[in-house]
Amino acid sequence: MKLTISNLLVTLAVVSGISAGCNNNKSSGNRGALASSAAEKVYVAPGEHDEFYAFFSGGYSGNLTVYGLPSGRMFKEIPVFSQFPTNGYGYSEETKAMLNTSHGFIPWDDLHHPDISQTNGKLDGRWIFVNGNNTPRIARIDLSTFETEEIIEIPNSAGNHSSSFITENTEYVVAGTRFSVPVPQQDISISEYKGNFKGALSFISVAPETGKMDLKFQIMMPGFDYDLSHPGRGKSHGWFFFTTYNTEEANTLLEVNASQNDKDFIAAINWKKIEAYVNEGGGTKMPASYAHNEYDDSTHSATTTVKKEVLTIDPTEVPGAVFFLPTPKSPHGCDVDPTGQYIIGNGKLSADLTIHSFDKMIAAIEAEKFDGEAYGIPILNFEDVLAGQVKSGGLGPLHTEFDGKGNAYTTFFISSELVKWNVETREVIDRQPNYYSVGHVMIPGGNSAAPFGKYAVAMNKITKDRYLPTGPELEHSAQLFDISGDKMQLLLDFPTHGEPHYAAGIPAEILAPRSKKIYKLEDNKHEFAILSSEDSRVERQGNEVHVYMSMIRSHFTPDNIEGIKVGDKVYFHITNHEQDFDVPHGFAVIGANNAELLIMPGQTRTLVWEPKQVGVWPFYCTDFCSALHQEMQGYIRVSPKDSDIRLQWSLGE
Ligand code: K7E
Ligand code: CUA
Repeated sequence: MKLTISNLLVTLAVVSGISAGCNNNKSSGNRGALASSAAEKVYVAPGEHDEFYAFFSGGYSGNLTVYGLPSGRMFKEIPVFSQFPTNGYGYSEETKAMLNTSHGFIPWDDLHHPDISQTNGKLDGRWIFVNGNNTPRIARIDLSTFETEEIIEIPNSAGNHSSSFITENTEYVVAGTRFSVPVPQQDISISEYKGNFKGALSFISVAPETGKMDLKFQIMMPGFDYDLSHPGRGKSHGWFFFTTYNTEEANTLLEVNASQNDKDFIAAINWKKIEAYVNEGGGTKMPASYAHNEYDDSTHSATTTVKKEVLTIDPTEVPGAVFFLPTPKSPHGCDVDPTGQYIIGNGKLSADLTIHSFDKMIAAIEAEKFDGEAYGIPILNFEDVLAGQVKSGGLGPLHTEFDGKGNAYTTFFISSELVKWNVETREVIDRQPNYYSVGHVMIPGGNSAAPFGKYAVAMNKITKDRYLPTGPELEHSAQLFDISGDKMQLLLDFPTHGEPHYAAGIPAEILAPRSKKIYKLEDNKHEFAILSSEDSRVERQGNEVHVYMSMIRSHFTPDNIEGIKVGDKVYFHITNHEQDFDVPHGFAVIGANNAELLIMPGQTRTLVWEPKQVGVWPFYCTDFCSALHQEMQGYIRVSPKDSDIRLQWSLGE
């Protein structure tokens, strides 16, 4: 069948109709003996630990969730781009700055692709990077504290989707724009899109010791949509590959108008060449305004710096740095195998997978065999760079991962299956259905030179009947496969939170020993910390009141406060004096229009409270911390605006 857009859309409708109609036809392949072998494989006995950590993007939750594999147990949700009432992230005075952008305080985003830092192409487990799509940002999470430590906004970008993938020594984390925009932004007619809008590909350097990010340069590409990306590795280290769609440069009805070209491109970027050009003073500095938010572990506080300049690169001014590889057809995933030889373009409107050869690409570039150009960027011949195709029979390929044993695993959204194939021979070895409509797949270490090919997790877009119904809105569903044998075996379904796109997995033995247990009180450099409860006090500065409070099982110091007035702005600066693992305390006060605080041992957090009503108001610890947790409470007296009640505080008097 020749795949035209219209018959593809019909096929899509039919296939999704079938899957919607499958509700009573559960995958019942794993019953009896088989089911018990699957159960054994995912059973992690009480008190025992999982073999892998898996970090799932939360999509529109804005956060990252942490699971164990093979059990599918969820350990934690790490707030990144969204305010998080569970621990006060984005509500506390210390963490609000993490969510600053050039558009102001933006307490939400759409998080798609986590990627773990690497050294020499291997996961090192120091940091995990994630992207915010909507208000373009890249975040770095420290994997000893599992806290977001840094967020950098990406200017000249929109729909920051081909992000956040890292190079094999974590030299750069890369962010590519999905939506091209006017650069600089300006008030022009949307119909002037073609030829005028630009697609920025941003390279953010990562400091080797601290992980600190800096937007080193942006390549100003033609106005296509840059969908996904992956770094070269091994022999192709120094290159980065981005899929494009909408090479038609349509600005309306893209489902039709951006599906006209038989082939779009994979953009191959020789970033080492551009880096050398930049280091020699190349590029054009352009005014910009973007936020760089950094969290300091010793002050327990975040600060924002607004950056005012970005270095832009015109790719036509760096000969030999940027090429286009024709790739059918509106490709989505852009995946590079562990050897760095093969670049796989998953044409989502195609039935076949396209595998490009890095060696052939280099040979074609050296021979200067070009098939025209686009905006001055040379286009290589499809046949010259093609290693081969996987004739899959599947429909709608999206993403590919690798097991490090020469096999690739590609998800097919429309035909809803995971297909295993041999990278060298491109023969299909196995295929397993997914319930339903799989997006990404994750193999721990998948984006590295050394994947851990034991499990694959399919992240499905549609849940339907897989769990007990929960009304119209369902969580998404992941499926765990054992991929250690020739055939994949479905082991487990488990729900995921938000909409996971990609995930990143890593052996627990790399990460668990790094995990921090407490913050040392003596290292606490927070300006409002008190290291001894003797220093607890309340200070008034005009209508601002600062409460220096400590907490330890099972009381606050002080727990009685008087002399507050309606119209005051009360800052509770609270230090948790515990120095034992897993003894957080919480803090909540009636009528606060933010959230509670959940404060870790040795940490200081601040909650602002603006009392509106006269009275005696309680506050309490929100985390059940000891047998006397319910006694961990206090009162704050609020008097009329003009009252002359003296400011006083006490404990046990
Ligand atoms: Cu959902 Cu990687 Cu954003 Cu494909 S993307 S599924
Ligand atoms: Cu402290 Cu409950």
